[in-house]
Amino acid sequence: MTANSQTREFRSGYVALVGRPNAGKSTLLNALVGQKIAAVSDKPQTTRFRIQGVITEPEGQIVLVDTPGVHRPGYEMNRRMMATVQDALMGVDLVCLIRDASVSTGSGDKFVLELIQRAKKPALLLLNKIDKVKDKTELLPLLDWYQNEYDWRELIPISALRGDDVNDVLPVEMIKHLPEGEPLFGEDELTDQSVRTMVAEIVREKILLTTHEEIPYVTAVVVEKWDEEREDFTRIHCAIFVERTSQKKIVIGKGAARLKEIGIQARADIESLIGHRCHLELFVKVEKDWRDKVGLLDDLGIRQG
Ligand SMILES: Nc1nc2c(ncn2[C@@H]2O[C@H](COP(=O)(O)OP(=O)(O)OP(=O)(O)O)[C@@H](O)[C@H]2O)c(=O)[nH]1
Ligand SMILES: [Mg+2]
Repeated sequence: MTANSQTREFRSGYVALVGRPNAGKSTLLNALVGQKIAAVSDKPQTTRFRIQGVITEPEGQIVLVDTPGVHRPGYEMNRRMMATVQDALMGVDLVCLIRDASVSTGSGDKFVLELIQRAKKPALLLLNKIDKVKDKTELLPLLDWYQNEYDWRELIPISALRGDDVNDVLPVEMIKHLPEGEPLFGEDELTDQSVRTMVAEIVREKILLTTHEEIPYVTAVVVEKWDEEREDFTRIHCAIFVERTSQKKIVIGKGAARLKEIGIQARADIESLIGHRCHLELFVKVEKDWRDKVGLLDDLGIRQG
C-alpha cells in the first residue's frame, strides 16, 4: 500500500456492462482494458457469453463483466445469453447501462431498464456513440427519459470507439462506487478468456464482419486442434458451424473467396494475440439446430448464466 492509500483506501469490485445489442459494450470493454479481448461487430448479438476484463488503477481495481445484448430469446442459446445478463446483474457491485445515444427509444430500452430496476444496484448511464450525435441538444430528451426511470449515480456521454471520456473519466467514476478491498486479480491477468476461446472469437468476428442477414446468427466457431509445432509456429484447426448447406455455401463463397478472406483477416489478429506465426485451417460444418443443442452450447462455452 502506498502512503496515499493510508488516507484513501483501495477499492475493488465487479462492474457489469449491460445494454441492448450493438450499443458498444464490447468496444468499451476493449477500450478500457486497453487490449482486444472481446469480439466486436456491427451485427447485433455479437457477444454470446460473459467476458471479464480487469483494469488496475492506483485507487482501485475494476473487474468489468461484458454481457450479451438484451433481446427476446428465441432459441436455447439466446435463453442462456439472457440468463448470463441476469446472473451478471446479480453478482456485481455496480451496473453500467450502455446506451447507443444515436438511436431513439423503444420497447427494448424499457426491457433493459426493468432488469436494472429489479437488480436495484448502483448504476451509471453511459450514453455511447456521441461522435454520431452532431447536435448535442438532441441528447436532452433521452437524458430526461432515463432520469425519470432510475436514480443513476452519473450520466456520462462517451464515445467508446474514439475513446472520448473513456480512459480518463470512467475508471475514476466506477471506482468511487466500489467497496473498499484488496485487488481481486493480479495486474497482468487482464481477462478470464483462454487464448483458444479468444482465437475462436476472432474467427467468428471475421465471419460477422464479412457476412450478412442470418449468417452471423447461425454461425459458431470451435478450435478443434492446436499444435504448437515449434516455439514460434502454431497450427490451428477451427470448425465453423452453420445450420444448413445453403449457409455453408455462403460462408465459403464463390471459389472459396469468402472463407479465404476470413482466414487472412483472422490470422493477422491471431498472430498478434499469440505473438508468433500460425497456420489457420477453417472447416465449415453443417449442424442442424445447433442453437438448441445443449451439449454443443456447453462445448461452445455458452453456459447457463
Ligand atoms: N460511431 C461509433 N460506433 C461505435 C461506438 N462504440 C461502438 N461502436 C460500433 O458499434 C458496433 C457494435 O459494437 P459492439 O461493441 O460489438 O456492441 P455490443 O454492445 O457489444 O453488441 P452485442 O455484443 O451484440 O450486444 C460496432 O460496429 C462498433 O464499432 C462509438 O462510440 N461510436
Ligand atoms: Mg458485445
